[in-house]
Amino acid sequence: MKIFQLTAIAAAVLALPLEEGIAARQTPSCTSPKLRKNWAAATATEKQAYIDAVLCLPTLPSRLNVSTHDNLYDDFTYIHTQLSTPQRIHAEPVFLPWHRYFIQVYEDALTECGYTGAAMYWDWVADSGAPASAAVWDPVLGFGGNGSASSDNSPDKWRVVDGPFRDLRPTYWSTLDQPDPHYLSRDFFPAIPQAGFQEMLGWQYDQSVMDTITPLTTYLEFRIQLESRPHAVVHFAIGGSRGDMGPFTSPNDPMFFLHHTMVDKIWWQWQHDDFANRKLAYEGTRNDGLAASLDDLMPMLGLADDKTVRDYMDTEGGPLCYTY
Ligand SMILES: *[C@@H]1O[C@H](CO)[C@@H](O)[C@H](O)[C@H]1NC(C)=O
Ligand SMILES: *[C@@H]1O[C@H](CO)[C@@H](O)[C@H](O)[C@H]1NC(C)=O
Ligand SMILES: [Cu+2]
Repeated sequence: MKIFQLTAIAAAVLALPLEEGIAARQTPSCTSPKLRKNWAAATATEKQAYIDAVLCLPTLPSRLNVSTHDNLYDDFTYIHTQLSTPQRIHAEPVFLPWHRYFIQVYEDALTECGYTGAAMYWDWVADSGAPASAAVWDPVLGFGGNGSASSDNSPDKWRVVDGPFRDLRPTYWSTLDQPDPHYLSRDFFPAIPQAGFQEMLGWQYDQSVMDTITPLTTYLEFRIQLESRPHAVVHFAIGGSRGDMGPFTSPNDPMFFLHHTMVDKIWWQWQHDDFANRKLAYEGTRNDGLAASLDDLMPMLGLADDKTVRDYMDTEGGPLCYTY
């Protein structure tokens, strides 16, 4: 009897951590997902709260141990640039989940700054007919607009002279080798009527382009087309050669996160078009030549913990809890 009891207790004790472990992994903790909104559809109060939180990031301490900057705003640019030289987060399968994770780390940082909403996106497909007039560039409740040659910025950078971010001073430009503090810059690709080029290359990310990408059925093809076409074109359309959105230091421009949240939304929609088959659809060859795996760790270099791709495939499970 005693032996039986002891055995039963021992078995119960042994079973406990195991079951707790399974429960921790399986419990759906995401009961009320945050809704990520289109900037153009957000209220003035929501927009102002978002802008205020972005402006607070340079006042928070860096989480990295580098001598060239000391604030959280520059951390995002630093990490993104460091992981792009050599390339570990673009032009390979991890592009989509890594940027999904990066946006979440950014949203969490905005939350530290008192923001209670979710990340927001710029719907550049909807605005592709007149991208330069989009609500996101509003000088009051937006990100300011195109840059212009300015005597108080280096000549190779066109300063954004309107909007709430006109006094931002990102530390890096294009490289981490040498700090290059400058005002936030943009270089909207101009219209070239003779060539039939509309402003900001809008025809390269309009609905007809998306209609050639979203029907693709493999993650391999879908990721390549989404990354190399509209994602890349929008970076260039905003950043050109004299703006922050061009080089790998692009998280300097707060618009980076609205652009990438749109990219994430397109991936999310693609996953949800056939969620049973696409929730964990992930494949391709990594830049180091190995086959990509859901167990690959996504590096965050101290800005946040490294996490597996698998943890970031479902936006309403694991560490994520949002929807569109
Ligand atoms: C930060 O960097 C300095 C200089 O390289 C080093 O001495 C120090 O140990 C580092 N601290 C941490 C917490 O890594
Ligand atoms: C952006 O500003 C630059 C510099 O003033 C100008 O050359 C370019 O045409 C502008 N782009 C658009 C789309 O207005
Ligand atoms: Cu990137």
